[in-house]
Amino acid sequence: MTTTQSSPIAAAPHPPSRLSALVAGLVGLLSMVAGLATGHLVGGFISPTASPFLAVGASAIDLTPLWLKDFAVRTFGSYDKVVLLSGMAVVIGLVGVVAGLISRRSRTPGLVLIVVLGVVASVAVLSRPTAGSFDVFAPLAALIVSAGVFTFLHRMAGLSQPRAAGGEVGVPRRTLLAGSVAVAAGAGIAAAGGQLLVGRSGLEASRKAIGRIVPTVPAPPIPPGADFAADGSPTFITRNPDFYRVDVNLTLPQLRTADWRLRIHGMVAREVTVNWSELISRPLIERPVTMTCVSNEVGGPYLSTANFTGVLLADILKEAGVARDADQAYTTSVDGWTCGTPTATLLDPARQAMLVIGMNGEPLPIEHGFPVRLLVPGLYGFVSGTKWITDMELTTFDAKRAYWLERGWGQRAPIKTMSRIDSPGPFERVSPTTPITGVAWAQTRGIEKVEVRLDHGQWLPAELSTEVNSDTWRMFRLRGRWQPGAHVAEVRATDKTGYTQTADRAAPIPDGATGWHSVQFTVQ
Ligand SMILES: Nc1nc2c(c(=O)[nH]1)N[C@H]1C(S)=C(S)[C@@H](COP(=O)(O)O)O[C@H]1N2
Ligand SMILES: [Mo]
Repeated sequence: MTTTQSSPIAAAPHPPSRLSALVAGLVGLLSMVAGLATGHLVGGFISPTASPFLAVGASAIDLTPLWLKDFAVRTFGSYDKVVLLSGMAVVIGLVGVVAGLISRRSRTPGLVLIVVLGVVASVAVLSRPTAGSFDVFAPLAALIVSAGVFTFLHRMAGLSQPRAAGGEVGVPRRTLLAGSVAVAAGAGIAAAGGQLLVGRSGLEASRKAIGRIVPTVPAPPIPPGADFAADGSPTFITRNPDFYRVDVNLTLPQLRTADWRLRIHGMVAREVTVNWSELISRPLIERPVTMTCVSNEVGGPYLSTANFTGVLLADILKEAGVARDADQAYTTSVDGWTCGTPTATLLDPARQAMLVIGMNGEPLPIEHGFPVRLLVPGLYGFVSGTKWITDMELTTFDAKRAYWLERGWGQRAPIKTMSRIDSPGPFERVSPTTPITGVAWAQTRGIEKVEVRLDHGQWLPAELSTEVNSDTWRMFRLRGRWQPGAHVAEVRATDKTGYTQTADRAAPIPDGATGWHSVQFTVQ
C-alpha cells in the first residue's frame, strides 16, 4: 500500500543514471522544436518579425555577404528563402541535439545553452528594423517553453532509465515515448498556426508599410454633381470594401512588394524586368476609372469606380520596344491566371493603360491584386484586369490563348454602352415624386444621353450628372409626378459616337450582355 506511487516523477527516490545518447539528443531536439514553434505562434499574433525563427532568418540574410546572396539567388532562384529557412531549421535542430548530449547526467548545461539561445533570439527579434517592444514576448515564450519541455522530458527520461543499482524503472518507456509524441504534435500545431498568422499579417504588414499612396499627378477633385446618390444612384467613387470583386481564386495570392517583379518579354527588342522600388519611383498618375465585368447581366452589379493610381504602361512598353506584329500582350498573375490584351490598346497613349498600385488613396487591397494589377479603361476585366500581375509576354493572338478564351469567352472584349436603373428598386413601393435614377457607362466613348420611359410610352431625356471623364460612369435622374399604381420603367443610353444601346437581349457570354434594363415599381 505505502509503495503505491500516485506521482512517480515527484517521488523519484534516486538521481537518474546517465541518459543514453539517443534519448538525450531526442530530448534536446524536441525542446528546441517546441520552443521555436511556440515562438512562431506567439509571433504570428504580434508581428511576423517577432517570430524568433523568422527574425534569426532575416538577420542571417542581412548578415550574408552580397556574393553569397547572389549565389543563393542564382542557384535556388525564388526558392532561396525556403533553402535558407530549411538550412536554419537543420542547424537549430542540431544545436538542440547538442543541448541534449551535454546534459546526459545533469540538466544544467542544456538549460544554460537554451537560455543563451533565447537571449540570441531576443536580440535578433529586437534588432529588426520594424521591431516593437511587445515583440520580445515571442522569443521569451520560446525560451520558457523550451526550458520547460527540456526539464520535463529530461526528468521523465531519467526516470525511465534502468537504475544502475536495481534495474527498477520509475516511468515506463511507453510513457516517455507518448510524452515525446505529444510534444512533437503540439509543436507541429503551434508552428502551423503561427505560419497561418504570419502569412496573413506579413502580407498586411507589407501593404501597411507603403502608407498612403501619393500620386505625382493627382486626379482632379470629384465635382459635387458627379452623382445623384441622395436620390438612389450609386456614389461616384465606390469605397474599396464595396468595389465588386471577380476572380477564380479560393485563396488570395500572398505576394509582398519586396518579392514582386514584372517581367516583360517575348516579341520585344529588350526584355524589361520591373521591381517594386523601380515601379514606384516612376511618375504616378491618378485617374478615376469605371471597371466592368463581362459577366455582368443586364441590371447587374459588376461595375464600380475608383481613383486608381499607377504607372502608364505605354512608357514601359516603349522601353521594351514591342515588335510590330506582336498583337497580344499575354499577362499572367502570380497564381497562373492568364489574360490576353490587344497590344495596340496598351500602346495607345490616349487609353492610359496602367500598372496600378493604389486604389482610392490606399495601396491596392489584396483581393484587388496587391501589390500590382493591370487596368485598361474600356476593356472588360477578363481581357485587361490582371491582378497580382508578374509576367507580360508580347506575342500574337494566334500563338497563345488566355484562361477565359479557353473556356468559351471572347478574344476581344471592349465594354458595351449600357445603363441600369438603381432606384426605384424592383417592386418597390414609392411616392409619386420619387425620381428614377441610375447609371450609364460607355468607357472611352463617354455618355451623351440617357432616356427613360414609363409603361412603354415616350422616351424622356433624363438629367445627367457632371461628367468626370469618358472612362467613368455617369449617373442619370428623371424627376416627375407618377400616377398611382403599377409601372414599368426602362432605360437606354446613347454614347458620344451617337450609338444608342440596343434593345436586343444578349447573354454575357462571349463578350458582354446587351438589352435595356427595366424595373417594375408601384406608386402609392
Ligand atoms: N489574377 C486574376 N486577375 C483577374 C481575374 C482573375 O480571376 N485572376 N479576374 C478578372 C476579371 S474577370 C475581372 S472582371 C477583374 C475584376 O477585378 P476586381 O475583382 O478588382 O473588381 O479582374 C480580372 N483580373
Ligand atoms: Mo470579369
